[in-house]
Amino acid sequence: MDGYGKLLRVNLSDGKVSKEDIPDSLKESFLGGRGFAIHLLWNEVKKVDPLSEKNKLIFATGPLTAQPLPNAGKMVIASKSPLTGGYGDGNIGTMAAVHLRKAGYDVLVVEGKSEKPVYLLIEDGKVGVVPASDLWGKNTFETEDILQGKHGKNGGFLSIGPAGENQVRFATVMSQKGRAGGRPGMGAVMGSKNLKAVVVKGTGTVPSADPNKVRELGKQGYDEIKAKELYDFWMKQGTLQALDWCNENACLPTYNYREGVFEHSGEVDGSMLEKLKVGRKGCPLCNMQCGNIINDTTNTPSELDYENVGMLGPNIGMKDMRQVALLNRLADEWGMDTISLGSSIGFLMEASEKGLIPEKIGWGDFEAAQKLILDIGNGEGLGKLVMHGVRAASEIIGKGSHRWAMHVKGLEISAYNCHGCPGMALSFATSPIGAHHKDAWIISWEVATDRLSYGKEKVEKLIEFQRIRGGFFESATVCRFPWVEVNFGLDRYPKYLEAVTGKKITMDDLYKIGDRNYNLIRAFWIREKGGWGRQWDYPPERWFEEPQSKGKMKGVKVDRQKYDQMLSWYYELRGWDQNGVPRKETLESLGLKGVAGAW
Ligand code: PTT
Ligand code: SF4
Repeated sequence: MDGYGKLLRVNLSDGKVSKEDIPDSLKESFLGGRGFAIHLLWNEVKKVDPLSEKNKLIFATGPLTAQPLPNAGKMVIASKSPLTGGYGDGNIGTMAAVHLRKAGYDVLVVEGKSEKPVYLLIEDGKVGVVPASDLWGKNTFETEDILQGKHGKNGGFLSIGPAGENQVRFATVMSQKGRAGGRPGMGAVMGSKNLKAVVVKGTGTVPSADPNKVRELGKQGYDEIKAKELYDFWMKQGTLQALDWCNENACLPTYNYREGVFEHSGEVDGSMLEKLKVGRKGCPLCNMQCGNIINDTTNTPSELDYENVGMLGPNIGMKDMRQVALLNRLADEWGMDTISLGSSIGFLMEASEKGLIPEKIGWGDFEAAQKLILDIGNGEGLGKLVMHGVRAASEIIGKGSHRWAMHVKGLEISAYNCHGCPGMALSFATSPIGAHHKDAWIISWEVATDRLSYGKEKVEKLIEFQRIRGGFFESATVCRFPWVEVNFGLDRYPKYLEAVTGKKITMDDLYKIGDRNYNLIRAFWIREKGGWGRQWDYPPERWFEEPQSKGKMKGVKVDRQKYDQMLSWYYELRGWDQNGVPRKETLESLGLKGVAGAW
C-alpha cells in the first residue's frame, strides 16, 4: 500500500535502533495512528507497570499525516496509562508529526529507560540519543528554545516539563508552546524513561500514490473550508465559542461540576477572548488556526482553548480571563493536562470547603491556584495529594469524596457537565481512554434534539460518533475540526485516502477499522485490569445524586435506571456481553482471532 513509511524503534536501555517495514495487512486492518498504537500495545505491552522500563511510548502518524491536505499536522501519542492503568492516548498537532513523516517514519516506538536524562535526535536516517542532563528541570518553553538554538528552528520538537519528570500522572507531552498531547499521563511515561525531548528533522518527501491528485484535492479542501459560512466566526473565537453555549445550556462545569452555569461566564467567554486577543497560532498544514492567544496578568502570551478556560475558569470559580491565561500558561510550561489540573484544583477547593483538608483554599483563589500548580508539578505539599489524579486523591481522603471526584476510569472529565445530558454522560463513560470528549462529542446533537431522552437512538448516534471521531480521525490521523466546526464533508476523506494509498477505502471500511480499534482497546483494558465490571462504564455519582440548583437544568440529574438501560443497549450494539466484555464472535468478525480470552 502506498502512502506509508517505516516504523522506527529506539531502545533507551541499550541504545539499539531498528527500522521495520509495516506489513500491508496491518495498514489495511488498522490504518495508522491509534490503530497502530493499540496493535503494538496489545502485542508488546502485557501487564507491566506503566512507569517501568517495560512500558512503551508510541508516537504514531497515519497515512494522511503531513500530506498537503486540510489539517493534516496531527499525530497520536499512546502508551499504557499511569493515570488509569488502561489504554491511554492523545492527539497532538505538531511539526514533529510532519518531520517524522518527512524523515521516512510513520511510527516511533520508544522502549526501555535511559540511565540518565537524554533526548532523541532524528535527522532523516540518522538517529541519536543525546545527553540532556542540562535540560532536566527546565520547563517545556525553555527546553524548546534551547533545542531550537542548537538544532535550528526548522524541525519538530516534543518535550516534557518538570511535571513529566516528576511523573505527575496527568503530565502531557508539549510542542510549539501551546500544543499538548496525551492527557492520560503520556508525559509521565516519557519522564519515567528519562526522555526529556524528541527532535525530528526530516527532509524527504511524504509518500503517496498520486501526489498531484493529493495536491489538487488539498487545494480544493482548503478553499472549501475558507468559504464555509461558519469559518469567519471560528477564526474569531475558535473553540472558546463553546463556553457561552455551554453556559446557556447549563453544561458548563462550574464549582467542580456542581453547577452548569457560571455567574461570571461573560468574563471568560468567546466575546471576552475577542477583546483581549493578541494573536493566533496552531498546528501545521491548517487554515483554521485555533490557538487563540491573549496576554496573561504578567503580559506573557498564553494560548487558550475552551477546555483550558472551562476547567481553569468556571470549574474552580476563576472569573478573570487574564488570570485563567496565567494558570493555563503555567500548565503548558510545566507540561500538565489542563483538564485534569482544573479538576484536581476544583476537587481540593471542594474538599477544603467541606472541611476534609485543613488548608483553606477558596473558590477562585488565584494565588492558591498558582501555588497548587507548582506544588502538583513538584509533587510537594497539597500537590502530592492530587498528582495521581482525583480518583487516587479521593481514595486517600475517603469520607464519600469519591462521589464528587470527577473522573471515569481514573481520567478526569473534559469540560462538560452532564446532569442534563445523559448521552454525553454515556459518551464519557464509554470513551476508550477514560472521560475524554474526543471520541464522541454527542452533546451538541443531544441538546439540539430530545435532550433528556434515554432512547436507543441516542446510543446508536453515540456509536456512530465513536466510529468517526475515535475510529477514523484518530487513525488517519488528521484534525477533526473541519468536519465538526465548519461542516466540511466527511465524504472528502475516502477520496484523500484513495489518492494517498492507491486503494479504495470506503466509509464502511473505516467504521470497521474503528470497531476493530475499540474492541482491541477494550481487550487491552480487560487484560491489564485483570477483568472488567459494568460499574467501570459509569459516570461519577454526583451526576446521579445531586441535581443542579440553577439555570435551564435546575433540579435535573441523571436517572440511574435509565442510564443503565442505555448502557445495556450500548453493550448489545457493540457485540459485548452485559458485563462490557467483547464476545468471541464479535472479535472474530473483526479479524481479531486469538484475542477473546487472551486476558
Ligand atoms: C486534548 C485536550 C484538549 S481538547 C484541550 S483543549 W480542546 C486541552 N488542551 C491543553 C493545552 O492546550 N495545554 C495543556 N497543558 N493541557 C491541555 N489539555 C487539554 O487537552 C488540540 C485541538 C483541540 S483543542 C481539540 S478539542 C481537538 N482534538 C482533536 C483530537 O483529539 N483528535 C483529532 N484527530 N483532532 C483534534 N483536533 C482538535 O485539536 P489530547 P492539540 Mg491535544 C494548550 O491532546 O491528549 O488529545 O487532549 O492536541 O494540538 O493541542 O490540539 O477544546
Ligand atoms: Fe490544529 Fe486547530 Fe487547526 Fe485543528 S483547527 S489543525 S487543532 S490549529
